[in-house]
Order: sequence, then C-alpha cells, then structure tokens
Amino acid sequence: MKTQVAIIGGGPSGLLLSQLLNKAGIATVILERSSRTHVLSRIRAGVLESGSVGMLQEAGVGDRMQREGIPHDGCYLTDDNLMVRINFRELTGKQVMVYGQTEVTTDLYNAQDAMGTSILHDVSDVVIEGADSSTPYVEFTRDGARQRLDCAYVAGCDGFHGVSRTTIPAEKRRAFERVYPFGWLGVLSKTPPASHELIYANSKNGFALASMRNENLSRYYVQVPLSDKVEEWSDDRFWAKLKDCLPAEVAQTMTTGPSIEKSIAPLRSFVSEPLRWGRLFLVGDAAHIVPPTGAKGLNLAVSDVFYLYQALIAALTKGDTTQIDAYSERALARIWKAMRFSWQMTTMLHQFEGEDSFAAQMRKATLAHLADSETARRELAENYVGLPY
Ligand code: FAS
Ligand code: PHB
Repeated sequence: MKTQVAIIGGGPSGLLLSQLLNKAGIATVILERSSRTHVLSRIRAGVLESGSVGMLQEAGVGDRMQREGIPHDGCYLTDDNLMVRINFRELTGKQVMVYGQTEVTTDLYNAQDAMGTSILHDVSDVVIEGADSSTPYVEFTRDGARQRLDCAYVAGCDGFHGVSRTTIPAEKRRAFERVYPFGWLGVLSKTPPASHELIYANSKNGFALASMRNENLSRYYVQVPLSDKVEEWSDDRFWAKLKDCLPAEVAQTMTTGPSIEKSIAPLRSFVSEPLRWGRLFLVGDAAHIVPPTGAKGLNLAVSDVFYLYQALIAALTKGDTTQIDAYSERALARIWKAMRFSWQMTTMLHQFEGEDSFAAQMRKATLAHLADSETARRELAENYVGLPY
C-alpha cells in the first residue's frame, strides 16, 4: 500500500487532518486501532472555540453543527458566595459553540466516507519505520495479516496512549507534566440542563461543572479522589454531590434523572517536545494533554491540525518545506498558552488535598477579583473563546 500521508489514529485530530488534506487533493490512509462504534461511543469534549468552528466549516463539516450546536455568549464561575458571569461576546466579540466531540467525530467520519477515504479500523501492532529518513513507512496487522503502508509523511494522531510519541527516540524528546491529585466523575443524563450556560462551581464541597449537549441532554462533572471507582457512585450519590457544589438556586430547581453514561477521567497537564521527528509529526493528545477545566483538549487538537495541514500541502504540492520546518515551534507556542490557562482554571477551581487555609483564600480572592474587574474577566474570556492561531 502507498499514500502521501499516513495518519495514525481516527479520532478528531486524524479525521480533521485527513479531511482537510483530501479536500486539497492530498491522499491519506487512516489507521485506527478501534472499531468505529467504539470511537463514537466515547463521551468527551463539549465546547468548541470559535477557531474550531471555523476549521470545521473550512473542512466542509459545519452544517449540522450550525443547525444543532448551541452558541454560548458566556459562562458562570461560582463559589459559596459569588456567581460571576463571564460575558464572552461583550468582552471579546466572540462566542463558543456547545457541540459534543461525538458529533464532531460523527460528522467527520461521514464526510470522509463520502470522499471515499481509506480508514482502516481494528488495526494492531502499528510500527512507524524510517521516520527520520526520506522513505518512511508504517507496518500494522489487520485481519490477521501483517501489512505495510509506504508514505511521504506520517501524522501521529493516536492520542496519549498511542505509539507515535514514543517512536521519537527518548533522547530526542522532553516531557513536561503535572498530574493532579483528583479526577472528574462525569455523568450524561437525558434531562434539561440546570442552566442555560455552563457553570464552573468551586464550593466548600469541591468542584462541579454543569454543562450540556442539547436542551434535553445534560453533561455534569464532580471532583472525586483518584482512588474512587465509578461503581462506588450511584446516581443518587452523584446528584447529591453535584447539588452540594452548585449554587443553591440552581440545585433547588434542576432536574435529575438516570445516568446514560458515567465515567471517571484523571486530570493531567502534559506536553512532549518537539512535535516533529523527521517525517513524523505529532498532533493533538499524542503530543499534549490538558485538564478539561479550560475546555481546551479538543480545541488544541484542532489548532495543531490548522498548522500542520497547510504545511503538508505546501511540502507535497510545491516542495516548500518551510512550514513543516516551523510546525513544532508554531504549534507549541499556542499549546503552552492553553496549557497555562487550563492549569490556572484547574488550580483556581479545585480543592487540593492537604492544602492550607491560605490556598482557599487565594481561590476566593481570585473569584472576587473577577467579580470586580472587567480586565480580569476579559483575560479569562479571551483564553476561553480561544487565542488566535
Ligand atoms: P483521541 O485520543 O481522541 O484519538 C486518538 C485515536 O487514536 C483513538 O481513536 C485511538 O483509538 C487511536 N489509537 C490509539 N493508539 C493507536 C494505535 N497504536 N494505532 C492506531 N490507532 C490508535 N477535551 C475537552 O476539551 N473537554 C472535555 O471535557 C474532555 N473530556 C475528556 C475526557 C476523557 C476521558 C478523555 C480521555 C479526554 C477528554 N478530553 C476533553 C480531551 C479529548 O477531547 C481530546 O483532546 C481529543 O480526543 C483529542 O483528539 P485526538 O488527538 O484525536 O486524540
Ligand atoms: C463538557 O461539556 O463535556 C465540558 C465542557 C466544558 C469543559 C469540560 C467539559 O471545560
């Protein structure tokens, strides 16, 4: 088998990169470890930055998002005394779009199918060879047979647990990491959202997030110790915890119901540098992980794709390699700013086990300053809606 760009991973990064390259006449093959059903069963991100909305429209997959997505002009940050609205539109002139990652991935799969792109599911034992040569190739097993895919470039879009990052020799890589001592227990329920906009709640009982997918599908999270297991959390226990963390006027009026999905996600900040080794490029979670507090994970994957797809088109159609030479540095510049924002939102909104009373005061003061200062609210808003590409 031969193609121009071999893409490891059929999540949002791989699919969006493939879609944009295919639209420019570049051939790709996507190698995906899981079945399509499994990929689409994962409940992940919920908020798209304005830049991500633009990229999906450019890729030709924005129609359903525009019909079914919910534009949001702001969100709320609360503690036990204050409820502060961050008015994105007033402060930045931009909105965000509430449209689940599952829907984004579905739209991309449908568009790729319509273009007849080769997406090979259920592959295993993927090995990237010759990445630091001019003739890279990928070997993999599928339907019991060992196969080889020759290519000009390889895009590692295989997430945090993929093979791409570790294909780069350890001595060529540098990792930066912060593992947080808690996780998020997430619930999806067929209930109307507790609020018309997202609420990030920092209460004496811990952190909670009230989000949504549509007017009859709500997405909620509460902070839990890393030692907790999802089977220890009945629906009743979850709803009680959530209501303990949300503002009383919201908790008293919200609708609860049976969970249709329940899972615990650990929180970490992680970056691996560089994002390139020869003809291999890392994209999305293969290169970086952010705590979901800033709603940046999926959106960073999209901005990585923005930098890489144009670079690959220039290299493959004009022999111009200046952009692929600049990819890692350009993408990392934006990645680190989003990494900072996600870390700041996480430390501002969560209680850390064993913290002293000073830390709790700092959280209260941060929210009080947001309540008083339009400048502070604008700084948060410009990061939340997405910094320029
Ligand atoms: P992905 O991990 O989505 O996709 C990688 C793909 O590669 C997967 O389909 C995988 O099966 C495949 N793969 C892995 N190894 C392979 C191999 N060896 N060979 C072939 N294929 C391989 N972000 C937010 O903004 N908000 C959130 O609320 C949020 N919640 C999250 C909850 C969880 C539990 C997780 C894990 C992530 C969450 N994220 C969230 C972040 C998430 O949305 C990612 O940023 C997004 O999925 C990144 O997309 P990809 O880079 O495509 O990686
Ligand atoms: C979600 O709706 O899943 C969501 C929204 C905002 C976040 C994290 C998760 O910051």
